[in-house]
Amino acid sequence: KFQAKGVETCFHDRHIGAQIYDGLNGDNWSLKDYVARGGYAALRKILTGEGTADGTPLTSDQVIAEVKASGLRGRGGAGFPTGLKWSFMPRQFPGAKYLVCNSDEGEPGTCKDRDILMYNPHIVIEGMAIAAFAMGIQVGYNYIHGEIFEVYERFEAALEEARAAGFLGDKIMGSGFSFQLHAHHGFGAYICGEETALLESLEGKKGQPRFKPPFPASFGVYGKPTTINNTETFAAVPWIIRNGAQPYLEIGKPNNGGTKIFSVSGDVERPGNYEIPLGTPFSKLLELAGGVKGASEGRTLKAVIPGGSSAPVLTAETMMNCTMDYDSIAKAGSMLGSGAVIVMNDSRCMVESLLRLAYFYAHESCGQCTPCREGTGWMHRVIERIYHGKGRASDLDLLNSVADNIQGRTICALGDAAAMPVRAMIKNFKPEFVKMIEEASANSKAAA
Ligand code: L3W
Ligand code: SF4
Repeated sequence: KFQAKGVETCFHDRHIGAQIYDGLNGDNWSLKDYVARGGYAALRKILTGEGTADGTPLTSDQVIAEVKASGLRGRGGAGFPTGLKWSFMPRQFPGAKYLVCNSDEGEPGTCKDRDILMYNPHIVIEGMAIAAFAMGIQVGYNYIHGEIFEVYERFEAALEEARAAGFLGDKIMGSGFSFQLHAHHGFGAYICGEETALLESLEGKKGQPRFKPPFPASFGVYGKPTTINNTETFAAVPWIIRNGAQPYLEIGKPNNGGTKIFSVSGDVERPGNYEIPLGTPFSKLLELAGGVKGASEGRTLKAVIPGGSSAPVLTAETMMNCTMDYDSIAKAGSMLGSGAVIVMNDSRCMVESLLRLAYFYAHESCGQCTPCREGTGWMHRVIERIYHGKGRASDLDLLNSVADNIQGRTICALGDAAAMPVRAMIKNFKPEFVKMIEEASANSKAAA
C-alpha cells in the first residue's frame, strides 16, 4: 500500500565541472565515443608509460599512492578513503583475490550508478581495470541491481567491446597485466547493496550480511581477499590518473575533493542527477534542480534528506547553511551517504513521509537479527497507527526507545539506517507528530 520509490526520471546532462558526465549526450556510451573523449588513456598511461613524465609505465605502488593523494572517498555511502582501502589488499597473496563493483543501487532516492553504467559504462570498466592492476587482481565482478535489466545489458555490451579491443582479457595492451571482468545480475533485494550480503549473493547464496570484521579486504568472495568499491568510486579513478591527484583535490574542499553526483528527487522542479564539485552550497544544487516545486504558488522548503533514505532528515534552515560534502553534512547531524537528496516542500506530511521510510526498512530487513527484524516492523506499526489517527500519547517515547534498541545492536548498517530517520524526524518535526496524536485523542474522546 505504501511504496517507497526512488525518482522515476533521471537526467544525464545537468552538470557543472563534470568528470564522469563530461561530454555525455545520452547516446555516446560506446567504446569509440569513450576513446574519443580520452577514455582508456589512463589505463594506457599506467601500462605503457604513454603520457607519463619520463615515458615509463607506472608501478602498482605509484597508482595506489596517486589515488591516496587524491583523497578520493568512497561514493557508496560511507565515504571511506579509496586509496587506503586499496592498500589493505595483500598484494603478495598467493591465491585468488577479487575486485567487486557494488552497482546494487537500492537506496531510496539514489539513481546515479544506473546512469553511469547506462551512459558511460567504459569509465567504470577502465576504473576497475586500473584498480585491479594496482592491487594485482586478475578477476572482477560488477554486481548490478536486479530491477534495471537494461543497464545490465548495456554494461554487458560495453564489456564485449572492451574485450574485443584488448582493454580486458589477457596481456592488456601488450603488458604483463591480465584482467577478466564479468557482470552479475542481482535480484533487487536492498540488503544485497550491503557489501557482505552482496558477496554472499555473488556466491549464489541468500543475500544476508556477514559479521565484520573480518572485512572483505581479508575475507571476501569465496573467503578470498576482496576489494569492493561503489560504481561512482571506480568512475572517478581514470580522471585522477589522467590529470593527477592534486588537480582532483583542488576541485572541492579539503578532505572532500572531486565531483559527486547527487540524485535530486522530491519537491523540485527538475529532479535528476547532477554532477557538481563537492563543497558546492546546497542552495546552488537546489537552484540547478529548478528550485522548490510550487515556489511560484508560495510553496517553501520544509525539509531535506541529504544522503538517501538512511540519512537523518534536516530542516530547511539547517540545509540552506550546508555545503554538499561529507564534512558539512556530518557537522549538521546527517550524512552525505550515496548523495540522494530528497527535497520536501511545506505540503509534505512528515508522519506520512516517515511511514513510507519505515515500511521500506521493515520490508527489506533480512531478518537475521532480532532488533532489526522485530524493531523495524514494530516502528512501522506504531507510525502507521499515528498516521491513521490512532496514536497514543506514549508513542513518540516508544518509537525512540525501539530505535535506541536497534541502533548499534545489529549485524549490518540496515538496523541503524532504519532507526536514524525515525529519531531525526521526531526530533526535528515533533510538533507535527504531537498534533496528530492529540487530534486522535480529542476525536476518540468526542466519539466516546
Ligand atoms: C578493512 C577495516 N576494511 C572499514 C571498509 C568496509 C567498507 C568501507 C566502509 O556502509 C553506508 C551505511 C549505509 N579494514 C575497515 C575496512 N572498511 N573499516 O570500508 O565501511 P563501513 O562499515 O563504514 O560502511 P558500509 O558498511 O559500507 C555504507 C549508507 O552507506 N548508505 C547506503 C547507501 C546505499 C547505496 C546504494 O543503494 N547503492 O549506496 C547511505 O547513506 O547506511 O552507513 O567497504 O569493508 N578496518
Ligand atoms: Fe539483516 Fe537487519 Fe541484521 Fe542487517 S541489521 S543483518 S538487515 S536483520
